[in-house]
Amino acid sequence: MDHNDVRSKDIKSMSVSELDDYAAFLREKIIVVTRKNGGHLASNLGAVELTIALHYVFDMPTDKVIWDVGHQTYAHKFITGRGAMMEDLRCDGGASGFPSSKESDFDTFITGHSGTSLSMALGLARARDINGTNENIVAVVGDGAFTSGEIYEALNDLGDRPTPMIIILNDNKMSISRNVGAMSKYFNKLRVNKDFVAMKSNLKTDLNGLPFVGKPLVRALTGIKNKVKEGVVGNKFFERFGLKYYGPYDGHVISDIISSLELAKTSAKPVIIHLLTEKGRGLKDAELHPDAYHGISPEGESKLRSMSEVAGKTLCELAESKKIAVVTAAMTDGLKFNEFALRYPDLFFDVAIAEQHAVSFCAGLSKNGVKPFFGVYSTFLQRGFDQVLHDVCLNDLPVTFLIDRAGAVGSDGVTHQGIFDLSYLSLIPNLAIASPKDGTELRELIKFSVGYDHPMAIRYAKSYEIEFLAHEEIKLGKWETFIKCDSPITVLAVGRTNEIAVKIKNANIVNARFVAPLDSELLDSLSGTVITLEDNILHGGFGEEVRNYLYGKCKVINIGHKNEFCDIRNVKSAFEFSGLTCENIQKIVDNELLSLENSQKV
Ligand SMILES: Cc1ncc(C[n+]2csc(CCOP(=O)(O)OP(=O)(O)O)c2C)c(N)n1
Repeated sequence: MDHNDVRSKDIKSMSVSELDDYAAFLREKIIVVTRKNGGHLASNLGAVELTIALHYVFDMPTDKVIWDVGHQTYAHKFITGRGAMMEDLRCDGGASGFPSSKESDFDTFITGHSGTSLSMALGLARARDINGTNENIVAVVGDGAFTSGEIYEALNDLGDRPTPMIIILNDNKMSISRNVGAMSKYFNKLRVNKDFVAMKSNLKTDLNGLPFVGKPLVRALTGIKNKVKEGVVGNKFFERFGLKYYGPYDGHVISDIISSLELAKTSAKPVIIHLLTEKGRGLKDAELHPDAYHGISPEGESKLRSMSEVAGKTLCELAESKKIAVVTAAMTDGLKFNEFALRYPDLFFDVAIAEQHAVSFCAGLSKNGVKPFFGVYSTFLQRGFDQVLHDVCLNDLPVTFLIDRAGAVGSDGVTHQGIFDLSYLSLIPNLAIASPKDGTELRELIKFSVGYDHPMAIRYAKSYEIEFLAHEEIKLGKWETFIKCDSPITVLAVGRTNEIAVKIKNANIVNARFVAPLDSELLDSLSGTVITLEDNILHGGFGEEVRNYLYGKCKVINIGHKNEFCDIRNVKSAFEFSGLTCENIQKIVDNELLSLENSQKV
């Protein structure tokens, strides 16, 4: 059978050597498509055998598999009939880089954020029991995701009322960078379990002589279950949560994974299967540098100027003279904090995938006299909302949030859009919110925040194109007018929308570098028509605040993203869709000028 035509049901009748060949085929496909379109190469290469084994053992989509984060589902997408869509992976119209129940019934949830799988699986399992049905529920979760607090909330609940479900711990020792924390150390200890080594070699010998064709494989596996059971060792930690622990097993030996899953399927108790996998498996460079290959850009992608690099460098400069600390929740690479981490290890804290903890931790640092900078992607700060509000802002603590990947993010799509932060942060009293127009302004804002004794958020996109010539001194709540002309139209632009604004003719152009507090003096001086631009949803955003302020005084036109989940996977297209283009805004300005002229004539 042509490997391109293989579907979930076909896998069940394949022999072990056919499954291995198919794994090699999928690996090649993943490498080719990811090189072309970018994506999570290393994580996907590590999950190929696991994915095949899951489709062998379970009857999806009746049986439900929940992939934590979901960035490791490329093989699953090929197996579930999305080969053609995968050619356009992460592009508009192609397959999403994450599970999407809109794409396929085989994807249970739309996901992209870490640590949610166990809670979702437990909900599915308890609903199954209420419904009186008997589908299997499986959560696939990485050792990185196992640092998320929500995992322990789910385990705590599961332990209280054990509910049959299968957790697969996909342990490759890596988060995006090397995994950190006590749990990661604990998994390392389990890795050297001697039972695993014994089982692996026994299994290999036994399996070599067996006729692995289709269902006979299952019978053969039943025959060697006792061997598998050798790998089923007691584990006090997981037993306390009501779980049976199986493993650790080699996560690249399909037959081992299948037999452990078959065994878990028969368990009346919840089970955790510990699989040891290698991130980047099968591609030498990715095996050697799994962090660099976690997420790769498409070949030949143009390199824009990096805001993240400016942030990382500025923090290094500051550490020379100020008592600061830099905190990340497992995003050192993306935030470009690597240099800081190397030069100032005592001032650097990677707290693992724990955004809520990171925010409260910063509250503690600042209360005790150290100035914390929490670098975080806009989309991941969403889960720390209450900690920002309650722990930092209510206590009026001088924590600075460096909110990277704000606005439309491009190919990661709907799960990662950073288009909500201005709305949810603007709700919070006591929080200054700024958005720089370029790298120089980002540097100046970071430095400003050191002398500002209250909470402050600085939000910026991953990259920028224009380095502006003029940079007025930063003052709290003060905007910067960089084009002043004799026009009744004023454009107020936030962050990278200044790159559009600066090309608009016949209007005053203002860089609204603070979204909170607003520049009331400047707003009070305005008349005529005001146009606001923001790379955020309109609902609760900057424009709405301005409109409320100028109510009854000026005509206000707000331009930003619609209040909907935006799955546009290209920043330029997202901007076009929302009318954030020079052409559209110039048209609005020209029309406004015309109608003002006409009204004066009348
Ligand atoms: C809440 C949240 N914070 C950060 C991220 C960014 N992120 C994506 S994958 C990943 C590492 C996940 O590691 P692991 O679960 O072990 O999966 P692996 O890539 O190793 O297969 C991180 C930190 C995220 N998706 N969600």
